Amino acid sequence: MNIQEKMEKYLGKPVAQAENAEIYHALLNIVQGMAAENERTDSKKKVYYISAEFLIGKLLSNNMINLGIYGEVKDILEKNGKDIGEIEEIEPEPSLGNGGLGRLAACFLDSIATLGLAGDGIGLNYHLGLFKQVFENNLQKETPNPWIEKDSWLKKTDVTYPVEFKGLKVNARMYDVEVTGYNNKTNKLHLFDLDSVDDTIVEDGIDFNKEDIEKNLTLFLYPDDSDEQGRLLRIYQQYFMVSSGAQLILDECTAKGSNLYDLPDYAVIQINDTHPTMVIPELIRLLMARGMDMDDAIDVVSRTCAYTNHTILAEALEKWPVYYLKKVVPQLVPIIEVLDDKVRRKFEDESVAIIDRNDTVHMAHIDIHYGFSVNGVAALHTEILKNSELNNFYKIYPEKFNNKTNGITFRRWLLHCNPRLTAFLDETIGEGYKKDASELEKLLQFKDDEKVLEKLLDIKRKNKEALCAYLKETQNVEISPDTIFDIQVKRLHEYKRQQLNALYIIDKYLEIKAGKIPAAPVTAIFGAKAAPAYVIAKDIIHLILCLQEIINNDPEVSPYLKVVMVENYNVTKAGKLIPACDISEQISLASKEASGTGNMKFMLNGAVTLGTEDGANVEIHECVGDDNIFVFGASSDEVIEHYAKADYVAKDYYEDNPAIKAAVDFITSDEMLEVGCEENLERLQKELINKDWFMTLLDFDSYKETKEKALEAYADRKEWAKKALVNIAKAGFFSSDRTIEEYNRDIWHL
Ligand code: 26V
Repeated sequence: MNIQEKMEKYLGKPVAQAENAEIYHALLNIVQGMAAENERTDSKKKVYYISAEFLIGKLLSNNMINLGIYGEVKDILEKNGKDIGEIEEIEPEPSLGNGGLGRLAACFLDSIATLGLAGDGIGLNYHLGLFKQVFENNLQKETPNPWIEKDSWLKKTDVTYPVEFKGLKVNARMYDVEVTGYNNKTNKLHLFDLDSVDDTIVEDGIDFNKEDIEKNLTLFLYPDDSDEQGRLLRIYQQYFMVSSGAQLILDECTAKGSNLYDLPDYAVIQINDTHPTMVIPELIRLLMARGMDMDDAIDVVSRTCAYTNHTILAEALEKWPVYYLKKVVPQLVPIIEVLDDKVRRKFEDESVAIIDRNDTVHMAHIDIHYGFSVNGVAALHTEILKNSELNNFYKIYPEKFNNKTNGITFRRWLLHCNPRLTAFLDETIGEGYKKDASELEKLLQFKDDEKVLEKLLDIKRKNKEALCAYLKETQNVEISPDTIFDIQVKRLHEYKRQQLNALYIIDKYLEIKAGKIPAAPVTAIFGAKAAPAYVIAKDIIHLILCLQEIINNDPEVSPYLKVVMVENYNVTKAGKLIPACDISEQISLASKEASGTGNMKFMLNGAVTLGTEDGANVEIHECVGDDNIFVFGASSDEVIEHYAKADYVAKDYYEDNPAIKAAVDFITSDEMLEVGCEENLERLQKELINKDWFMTLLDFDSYKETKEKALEAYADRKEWAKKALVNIAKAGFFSSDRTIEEYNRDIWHL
């Protein structure tokens, strides 16, 4: 049966007569069948990628591309008067992640399957995921994002595991999502859930009773941790995930013949940040329950687990008071105490202890002592871990530390999101780059080919037009493809410095008002969610939304400058924004962004980076060379020194620099107060003047100067097209296939 016949059999009618929703379900069913037929037969050793987040995004088109039927289905639909884009709209987007860390996990699963490696994901099946963002009165409001439908990619299994908390015993049920490899086998993402979870306990917005664990355990991703109940719930979630995951791993390995002493020959567990850290004491506990003595159990587990660090921000490194653990998982506490005791007997250095003097457990320290590998996610990040943040550990275990620069899957971030560029690459350099990303370099031979450069400009133009239409339809904003699309999309965090971009926009607005007309019109596009309890982040969103209202409605300014804040930025929207970007804003304070992966997606789609020497920007810079990136700002060494000496004083910059003063003052101007809330705007302004922990004002001049250079360079269309071409050609290194090959070569040994 061909695909059209399969579709019509499922539909019971011709495709032309079916509704979009019916077609979606037919395709879901067919794709699931094909994915299941392709299932990998288990090999002896397998990697378990355990993560609290898997930001998989919509799966239909992605899976059809990987199964090699996307083109055929698109043609069938077209012939029957249907549009694949409209079918895609039907699928709800699961929001099982916050941002980069969760999306990385999803890219990794794609690459593991594509490379034909045996590797499954282990995570949680959050019913409502991350909140959906809506804007009201220029403020962010949070609402639930229900995504699970009767027919979805989730397959309920019969596999259940008992999980015991203090005073509460539950049964975890495993759901599976097929992970299709590109022209290869299917792996699995195992998501654990609790049958008793009850979506109806959600009250106003995203509030719910945090104490009713049986009803709320897998309701939301990282519920609000601004209070103790929220933090305890997070521990419940983490333990639920690792205990079921550990039981699954031991079951699978024993079924394949492991006697458990040889567990490292059967399993490697990659711990994605510290959220799954309790898998270490839990595995030790389970091995002891199966008769192993404690020292052997510790040894086996230490040779099975590997840890990836994704941030150096102190406030993001998880630390749990022992008393929290005693309240939720008392069975782990004596094990963690033994792990701490062994460390203390070996090393005098208090800073490497697991339980500190305040009776707080440092989760990362468990991973480093009792895992065999510690990796950072970009070269600079790993160097900072080794030389400063984790230096005391590096001195003890230099052999454990290694770098694995992040990557992205080109299937989603090129083949699916940018079909125009994909088709052009196919014609120009052949299709080999789809399996071997380094082949993108073949494009370099066309660097001076006028036709190729023209074509690249034309593709970008068409992608910008498509984005204009999308934003008009979804948000009723009107922007022009004749302007420069300058895009900053990522989670809202002070260290990512959306506020620096906003201050630049204010500066530009004031210049235009004063009669200084810019040479090229710019559309500044933002997309960002702020954590519900992160007050200043929400104030920055408020600032941007107020600027959008003022600037877009000012006829003197809006021909030259517009601001768009995209509502509810998610994977789907990323796929529409990234191919349309001219300038990619990657402006974190140097040393703070571990890697970034958006930077790679933009580069691959022919945007030019405007960025600091931070995270993977450093490696992008090395790949494309000085002429094809705009770099600004203090270096990570300078920043680290400022922190060490505590000598950065924001107020000095505010007082001594008239442009900075004018822009910061504008935040509470009459114009702003007319559209915004005084409380929020004043708080943000005070924060910038008196604190500015992420040194926005320090980099303002350098940012402005470099951004002006980038905007000027854009005018020479041919030269700009060359920059775009070099960025695309050099993006091969940032394929997650390369990253996963390195994980396998250095850590997993599958
Ligand atoms: C977590 C938290 C939680 C508490 C409040 C503040 C805060 C700030 C940052 C984080 C980040 C957690 C880890 C994370 O998402 N890291 C991201 O991982 C990406 C994939 O490796 C990487 O590209 C990003 O640079 C990094 O921020």
